[in-house]
Amino acid sequence: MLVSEDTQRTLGDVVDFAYVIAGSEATGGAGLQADLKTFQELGVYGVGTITCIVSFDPQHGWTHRFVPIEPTVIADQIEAATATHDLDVVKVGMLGTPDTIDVVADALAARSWRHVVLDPVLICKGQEPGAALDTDTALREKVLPLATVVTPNLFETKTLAGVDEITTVDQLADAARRIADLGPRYVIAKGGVDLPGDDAVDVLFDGDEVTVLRAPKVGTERVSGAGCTLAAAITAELAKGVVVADAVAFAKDFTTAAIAGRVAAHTPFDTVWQGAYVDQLDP
Ligand code: PXL
Repeated sequence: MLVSEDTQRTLGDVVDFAYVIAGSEATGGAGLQADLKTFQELGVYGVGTITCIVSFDPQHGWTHRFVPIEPTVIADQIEAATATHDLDVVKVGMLGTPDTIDVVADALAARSWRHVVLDPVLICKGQEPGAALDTDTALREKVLPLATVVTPNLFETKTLAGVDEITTVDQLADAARRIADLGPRYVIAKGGVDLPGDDAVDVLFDGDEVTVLRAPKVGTERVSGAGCTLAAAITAELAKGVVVADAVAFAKDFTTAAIAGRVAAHTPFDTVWQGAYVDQLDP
């Protein structure tokens, strides 16, 4: 059935747009798939650019098989997406190689953004350790300064802040302050299941004050897609015009529900379910 002119939406009208530049994760649990599901769940129109393809290998312990997308193809996708829609809030997920980082950093720098939310995915198993180090350095030097919001997990927080150990909330907050010195205005350092204690603690440093967000830990195992979903939910809320502190607080609730409502799979880990938040509101 054709949509009548009365109900047809026009560009930029009513719907807010959120953009993501990230890797595909073939099981559907993490990466671009998790990002776009989160955008849809939160009522924003999602647009995605693929940087690489990760296909877990069920025959070899679910290790990551990693294939980068040609830099020119990434540039083409960004051109198509940004020419089609007025995108001003973008999430950046897994990039994977220094060449990918170059092309994405150039594209980000070529236009102005209201927000660039960076989920600094540093290591993907299955990559050469040498290549991973180059990738970490390029991410830190070229993309981090363009980010307005960055969401490192505990490992990424230690790496980016250059500290060996974080076992307390105070240390997590200090590390967040150090990462803010590298460029981003807002740092959300995530303690997750790895920070000792009964709560999953995240700290938000806004360049001035530290806010501590807590939720009781849901189990002790990592759930795939949680980090992607948190950053995507922040991005969706920012796209709607919500201020950063409120976007982060909502994203934490949304992700905690997605972890609690997780989906079991044949992988040795479960994956988040973005539909759990509304299910919980209206069971
Ligand atoms: O959850 C981190 C992550 C992000 N992006 C892609 C991934 C993963 C983890 O597997 O594959 C594409």
